[in-house]
Amino acid sequence: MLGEADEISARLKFARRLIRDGGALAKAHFQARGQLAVESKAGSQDLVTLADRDVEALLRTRIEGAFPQDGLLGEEHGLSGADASYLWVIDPIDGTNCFVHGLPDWCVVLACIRQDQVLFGMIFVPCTGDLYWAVAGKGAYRNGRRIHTSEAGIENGFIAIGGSSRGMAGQIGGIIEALLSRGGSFVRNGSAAHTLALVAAGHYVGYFQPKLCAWDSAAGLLLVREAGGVADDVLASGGLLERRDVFAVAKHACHDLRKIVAWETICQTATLLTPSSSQGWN
Ligand code: LIP
Repeated sequence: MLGEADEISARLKFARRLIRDGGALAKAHFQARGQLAVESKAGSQDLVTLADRDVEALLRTRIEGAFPQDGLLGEEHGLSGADASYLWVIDPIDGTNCFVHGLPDWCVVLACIRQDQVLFGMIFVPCTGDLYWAVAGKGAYRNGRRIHTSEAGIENGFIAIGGSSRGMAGQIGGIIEALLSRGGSFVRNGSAAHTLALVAAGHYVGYFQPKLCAWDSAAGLLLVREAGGVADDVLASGGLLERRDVFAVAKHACHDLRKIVAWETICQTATLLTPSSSQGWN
């Protein structure tokens, strides 16, 4: 029987090959995307195609073959083996909207979890060929080179902000307004996992998006932490199966971004609690 370190390193080695194979299949679909039927799931921006389902099926089949005792949680095919010691969290294509519209910002995502702790996270971006990964306690890497979070502040670097119809529109608007009025700037990248990889590698200073799933964020949050940044734990207290706010940032910019996000959240919550004009308040 293998010790824990060997169990993890066997999975890590396997994941490195697997994620590239998943990426190759996804890229073949991307190149023929005109033939894919696009369906919407929970909303008009929440898209899925055969490519997402196909890539997840490939990843699951290969993991089941190599580690039959492990559990699986995937965006398209759900949860199996919830009580297993090792759980693989899969987003076959994160950034399906980008994928569908021919943009390169989509990626394949794998995280391996044990007792709500991410052991390693891996993000492969087929259009650039970049492979990001991090192992808990062992640093974050892109294509074999160590990566680090940005040294810029929120005034002179990019802050990535994401939102969807699930979040509070006023909160997102307020955060963007606060950033701009401080002389800062924001970007919206259509893949949460890719965004987190870019925070880890120092291209963006930080990132906030409300209500994301573990398959969008768990791998990337470990990358940011291992690259020297601050990243909230979305898996704490049953977060694996819930939507959680994603906050990740370079350490020195943490206080500033946290203040803006917290303030706008309070303001938006207060607005929602204020009785509407029909009750004579405005
Ligand atoms: C998407 C995210 C995106 C977010 C969407 C969605 P998908 O993941 O990465 O940033 O805004 O709500 O969750 O569906 O493309 O895997």
